[in-house]
Amino acid sequence: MPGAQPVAASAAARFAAAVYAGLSKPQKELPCEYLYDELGSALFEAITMLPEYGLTRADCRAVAKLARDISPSYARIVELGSGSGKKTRPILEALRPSVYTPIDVSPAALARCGAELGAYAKFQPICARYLDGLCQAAMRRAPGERLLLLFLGSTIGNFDPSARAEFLAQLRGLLSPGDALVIGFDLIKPVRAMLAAYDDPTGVTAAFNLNLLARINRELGAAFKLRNFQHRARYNRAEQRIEMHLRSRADQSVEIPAAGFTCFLRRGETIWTESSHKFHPRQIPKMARAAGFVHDRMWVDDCWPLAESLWLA
Ligand code: AVI
Repeated sequence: MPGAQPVAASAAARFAAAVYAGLSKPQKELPCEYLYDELGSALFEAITMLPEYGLTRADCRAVAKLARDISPSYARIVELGSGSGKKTRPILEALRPSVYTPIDVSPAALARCGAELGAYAKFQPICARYLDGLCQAAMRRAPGERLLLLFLGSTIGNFDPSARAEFLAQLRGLLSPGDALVIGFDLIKPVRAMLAAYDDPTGVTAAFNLNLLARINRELGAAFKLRNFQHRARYNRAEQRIEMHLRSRADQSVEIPAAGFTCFLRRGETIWTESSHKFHPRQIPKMARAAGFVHDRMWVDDCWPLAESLWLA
């Protein structure tokens, strides 16, 4: 297939560059988007079933509620990060759009989503990063056709505050008056519950986190010994976020051939792999305004504090 190799090669080069940049910082870090290779995505699916991780179940309940309330005037529904597509079904059933466009970098996720949702509307998936995909989806619409953009499940919480503000303003820039965004925010809850959600006793979240090092071994030829690392989740109250880290159990050095780099870690030193920000409900309308949206309303789950909110462009 012409072009396939350069794309694969450049993805590997981008991954190697990100690993080199992140592990060269004083506080070592790795971008959380790399948690989601095939195994990582399967482990994330397993996380969503954990009794301690109420976020996805709360999201499904909030989405079912909002599906009953939103006006069915959007001909085109576009979703950022489709995942398996399961929680989107009530929205498609209620709003009956003509076109549904999930955007995801994973062809496998888009295929799963097609199997789940392909029957509810014309299925037009886009395999791309969020903003590129939204730009393509917005260009495909007919004049006057209103677009409803979905960004469910508090994935926005995985952005740091400045990237979040910039991203939300960019979304607004790609939408037109009459369009709307449904966006999910996991809310602040007792610290014990938040920590349990990211450090479950079954060890599924630990496996999800450690798989990032395993992925570097597989794809970049590195020799991380996974047993030399420990999964850590901590709540940073000032920044309102759960941080996931991988803590080195020993002084060690690890060669990463494809990044042309050897990583030195001291015992107790950590690699920061993900932030998951939590929000106060009062922060949500402020974020909407700052990004150029009008906050319309929100649906909060009764059991697990999480809000899905509707922002008008
Ligand atoms: C995808 N995202 C909203 C999840 C979260 O809760 O931040 C990712 C996750 N990381 C560990 N558990 C779940």
